[in-house]
Amino acid sequence: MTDFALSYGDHVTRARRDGRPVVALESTIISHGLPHPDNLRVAREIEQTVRDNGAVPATIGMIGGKIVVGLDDAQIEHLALAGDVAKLSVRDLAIAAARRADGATTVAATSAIAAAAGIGVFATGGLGGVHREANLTFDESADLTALARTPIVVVCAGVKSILDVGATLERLETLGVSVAGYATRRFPGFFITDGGFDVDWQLDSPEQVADFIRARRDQEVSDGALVLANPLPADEQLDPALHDRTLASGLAKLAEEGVTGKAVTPFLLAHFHSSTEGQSLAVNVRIILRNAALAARIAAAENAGTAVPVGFAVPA
Ligand code: PSU
Ligand code: MN
Repeated sequence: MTDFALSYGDHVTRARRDGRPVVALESTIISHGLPHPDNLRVAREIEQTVRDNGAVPATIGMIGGKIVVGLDDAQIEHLALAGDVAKLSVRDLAIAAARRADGATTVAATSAIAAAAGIGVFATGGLGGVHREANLTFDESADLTALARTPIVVVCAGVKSILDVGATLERLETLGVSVAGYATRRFPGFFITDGGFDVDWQLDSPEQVADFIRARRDQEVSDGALVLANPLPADEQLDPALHDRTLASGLAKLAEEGVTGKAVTPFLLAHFHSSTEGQSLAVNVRIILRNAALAARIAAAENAGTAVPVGFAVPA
């Protein structure tokens, strides 16, 4: 009989044994969010950035029906380059396991798995959220409801500007998800620095975010996530005029081709990457690497205040 319990990559098992900080990473951005073959290179760069900033990366995905916390390089390569990788939200995990599928996990699924594995910090690009015209389509990412019940810090550049940013912020409030800007009170729009909305709170350092984690744990009141919005510096964003044009043509093409459901986000991202001739891709990669670096520094700060399990030494 198959054991469907979470499995751990060797590097993650070692890190946990030694009490070292770990950062969770998702695999949907690799398999569905970035074009081949750049996606494999970027997946490796994300992991290296986490290491360079003092933490151990745990890229999460499903291989042959097993959830793996800490995919190895060959497994990452497989999810990046195989054509038939499923996009897995939380509700898909057990079905995909029953079918012994290979799958990439979204923000929703990655957060839930990371929290179940005892990992408190997760880096991604941008969250899913409320789609434009969701009043007609009901298309709202399961990322939002998953974060409402998952105690994790998600470092992201806000929500993709392809979504309804204001409606997404309203839903995060309703759902009880904590939201703070990193060194800013403006909520970013992923490719663009300023998504057009204020947030109520700002956190200014990895240590302050680590205190959020401790406070939530000590208070034992909320099990919700913190969305930590880390904007790109304005001089690194996608040109806002180019952004608006590309978004308009992408939304028109979406309607023309009748794309719906979980294909919407990958479709729009691919449209951006092809019609900006690599500009949006470069921006997307910058976003992810900056978030990975910050997440690693938060995990390290949180870990610095946590006793190492008795009997284990932290390697030099
Ligand atoms: N952000 C990106 N690229 C992506 C995604 C987010 O920069 O590919 C993925 C994440 O995995 C997120 C998912 O959880 O898109 C949301 O998909 P949907 O809108 O179908 O819930
Ligand atoms: Mn959707």
